[in-house]
Amino acid sequence: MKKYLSAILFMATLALCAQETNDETTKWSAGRPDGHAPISVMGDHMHGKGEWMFSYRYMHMNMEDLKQGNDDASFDEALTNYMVTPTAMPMNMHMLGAMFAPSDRVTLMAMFNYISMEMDHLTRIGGNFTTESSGLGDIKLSLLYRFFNQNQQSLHGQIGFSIPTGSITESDVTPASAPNAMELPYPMQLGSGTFDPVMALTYLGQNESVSWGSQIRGVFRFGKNDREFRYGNRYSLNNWLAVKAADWISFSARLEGLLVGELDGADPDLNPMMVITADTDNSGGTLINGGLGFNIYVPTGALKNLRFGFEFASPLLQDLEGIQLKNKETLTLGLQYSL
Ligand SMILES: [Cu+2]
Repeated sequence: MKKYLSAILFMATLALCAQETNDETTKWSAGRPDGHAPISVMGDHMHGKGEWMFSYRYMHMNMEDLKQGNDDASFDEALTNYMVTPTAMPMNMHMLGAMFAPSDRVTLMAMFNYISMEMDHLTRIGGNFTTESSGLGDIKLSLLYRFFNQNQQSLHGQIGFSIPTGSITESDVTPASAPNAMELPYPMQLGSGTFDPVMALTYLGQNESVSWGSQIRGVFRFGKNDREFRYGNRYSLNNWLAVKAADWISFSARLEGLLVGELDGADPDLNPMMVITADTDNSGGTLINGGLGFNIYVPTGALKNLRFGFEFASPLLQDLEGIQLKNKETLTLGLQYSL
């Protein structure tokens, strides 16, 4: 039965691809507020031949309190095995992106980001301290390839990689190291330290007033970086639905499943007994995230093709390996302009 189903699916896909038409009205269109996915989704759309797009995104991610597996954990539980526990970690990210389409089939994409993070701690003897790190993250380069665009549906693939421009040796002063600075644990580092291939597949569909999309994405990590570790692979499946309320505004809902692999190897300068974030057993997990947002689009006039997007996202479920900071809300705001 399964065999027949997949054969039918395969033939239907072929038939769909074969009847490629040039009629613009049957094509999936980006020229509407929900023509782009919720602002937190990357590589969701492509551009027409010769088109450029520049974007700026601001992302605020917050982590607070602890989780062990599926359950909440107290700071005292963490402090029975470690000298120090983090209590909160806010992170801000500024992202600059550029896209260019040399043809209708191919869009090139580059993304630069600047990250700043803080981590608040509690020690076994009741002291508090905060560490900070900030700087350029890993630069990401990608190519998007369109498989088809018709009947208001579209399918494209992404292939790319990140260049390890982000530091993995960020350090700061802690009560244990004062007056010297010591290397900060993994979550406070700015890059991965490895060249990471990225692959994604995005399906988009729309009708008069609603649009929807699905994206499966993998970030793959190989080898070891200069600090003798590599982060785990990352797989996500994103699904969204947006309602076009007017020519200039749409509202979206998004549901994401995320699998993060465990960190492999260990930085020899970090002591895993010191703090939970320096112990590689406390890395990786499975999350389900939900997001609500809106897109604003200027359909005519001097600012035509300017967009603003906003999304509020929060984990609905999180199952974390070992004991880790709990993921809280993520806010994403972005401006996009194509010409
Ligand atoms: Cu774009």
